[in-house]
Amino acid sequence: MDIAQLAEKVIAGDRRALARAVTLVESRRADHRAMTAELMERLRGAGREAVRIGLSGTPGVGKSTFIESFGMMLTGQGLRVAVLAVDPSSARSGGSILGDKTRMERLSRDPKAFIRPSPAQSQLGGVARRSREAVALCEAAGFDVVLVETVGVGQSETVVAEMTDLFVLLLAPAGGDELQGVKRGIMEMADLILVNKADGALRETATRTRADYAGALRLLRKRPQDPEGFPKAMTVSAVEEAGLPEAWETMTELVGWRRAQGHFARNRADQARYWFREEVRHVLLARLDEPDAKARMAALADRVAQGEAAPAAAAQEMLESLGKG
Ligand SMILES: Nc1nc2c(ncn2[C@@H]2O[C@H](COP(=O)(O)OP(=O)(O)O)[C@@H](O)[C@H]2O)c(=O)[nH]1
Ligand SMILES: [Mg+2]
Repeated sequence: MDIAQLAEKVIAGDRRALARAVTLVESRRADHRAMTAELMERLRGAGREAVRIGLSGTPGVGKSTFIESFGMMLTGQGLRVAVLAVDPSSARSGGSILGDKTRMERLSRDPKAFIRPSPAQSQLGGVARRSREAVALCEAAGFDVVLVETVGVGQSETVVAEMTDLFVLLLAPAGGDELQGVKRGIMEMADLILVNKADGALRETATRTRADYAGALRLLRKRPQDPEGFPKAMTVSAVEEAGLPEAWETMTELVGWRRAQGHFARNRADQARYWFREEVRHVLLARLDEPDAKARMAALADRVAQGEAAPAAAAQEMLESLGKG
């Protein structure tokens, strides 16, 4: 595979090349990892910047329906929209998005949209690193908005927040006690809470739920990356396509402010730092898992156990051997 050519095609917005590039970054083969590194390095200077939006919510809250409606609204405004997923459980289900493609029928046919299910892998760390690279690929390919969906299962929100500029929490209308169901850590991550299903019989409950969450948000510690009035809570109806332009306006207002104040760039820089460290950690651990290393490890452990070497010295020897590998 010619990586230079692939990079050029991705930058030119060639969808098939983009799909191939995403497949490459999702691969776990060592030679593919090396090619991915070269590809990402070539795309780094593409000079494009999308708005990266993380979207989280428990199953059934309406994520797929929302992405379809919101995505169609954005493409209707002439914007190009990519949709990715981080779903650590996707090994079984085949990806949260893929399973739901029927709910995104219009968007998946829209030439201005690109939808990619989560790679089939059970480890959150692996899924996350690859998704992060897929986000960067979509950005380099000229997408204006990259939506990263995740099911609210705790840890996955944290990694999605590490690869996006904006974190949106989608909630369902609910009674007061259920407000407790949202973990404080997730609340603290949210830039925007959208209470979905504000239609029909649920409209009033949604309005009340919104007010409850707006109150809860006000009680949280003020963050430097927020202008006055943020984080916000709003109501939407994905089915009736209500409140979506307002939600987008709110997002662009926030991103605009963060850009002007330097928070946007600083956040991206911090994220780059984070993923660099993650990559180093991951590769080191992966090396420990190689058969040769495992054998050396076992042999050294035996020597330590028999008192023939001190643990620290044996560890040193082990790590030095990894460095040479
Ligand atoms: N009344 C109403 N129902 C909705 C809305 N959005 C989604 N739903 C319904 O909620 C259910 C779950 O939606 P889905 O998009 O699959 O949720 P996901 O699991 O978060 O992706 C489906 O039956 C949808 O039709 C909405 O805005 N209003
Ligand atoms: Mg869904």
